[in-house]
Amino acid sequence: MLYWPQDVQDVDAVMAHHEPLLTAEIKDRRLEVVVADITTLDVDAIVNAANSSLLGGGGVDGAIHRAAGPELLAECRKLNGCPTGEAKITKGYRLKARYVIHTVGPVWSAGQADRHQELLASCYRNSLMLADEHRLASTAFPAISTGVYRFPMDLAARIAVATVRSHVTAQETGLERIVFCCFNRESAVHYQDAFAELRLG
Ligand code: AR6
Repeated sequence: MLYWPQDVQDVDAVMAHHEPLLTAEIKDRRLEVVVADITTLDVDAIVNAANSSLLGGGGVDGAIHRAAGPELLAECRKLNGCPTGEAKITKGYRLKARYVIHTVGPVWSAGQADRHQELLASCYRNSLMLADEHRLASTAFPAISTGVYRFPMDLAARIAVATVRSHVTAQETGLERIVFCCFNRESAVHYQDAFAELRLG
């Protein structure tokens, strides 16, 4: 199902209510594209686009730490960081989400495109595996690496959607709802293209 707002007022309404712009079903699992601030989403876990220190930063990482409160940083300090492509889980503290899954995307460089695409896919795979290990039913991903880490948004959206689709198709996942959370409508267009290319929706 595709619902595409026609004017700015509609976009505001969609953001306020977190109505998905786009949904697809695979094996009774629901994939959604939402335009929202990820810290406001009511899901079991939100994924954080962190850096390898796991000690906070700007962008979505900063927003998650601000919304979760200082207890999140205190728990992150005990994790001894996280290598690129891997993921670690903490509680969500003051967030609606019960958990935060922290993953570290690659810093894009065109000279290492293949390696960086594989590392970005690993972020999604490892985050989904952690969600399953904790028997979570819903999770939301930001567009990992597409901010200060400069990963091209079109490519990142395709990797995100293809990796989630593979997980849902190949694994006995307990996840019933997986949200691709975009910060603006421009990035949502790339998820729309990725859904269309993979014949989802
Ligand atoms: N909700 C949803 N998406 C968001 C939000 C939000 N509140 N804020 C930003 N985005 P970035 P990266 C989108 O830079 O590229 C941090 O300093 C944003 O529009 O947050 O993986 C970390 O500590 C973009 O599409 O993460 C690392 O050092 C996407 O989230 C570094 O940045 C990712 O942008 C990680 O860089």
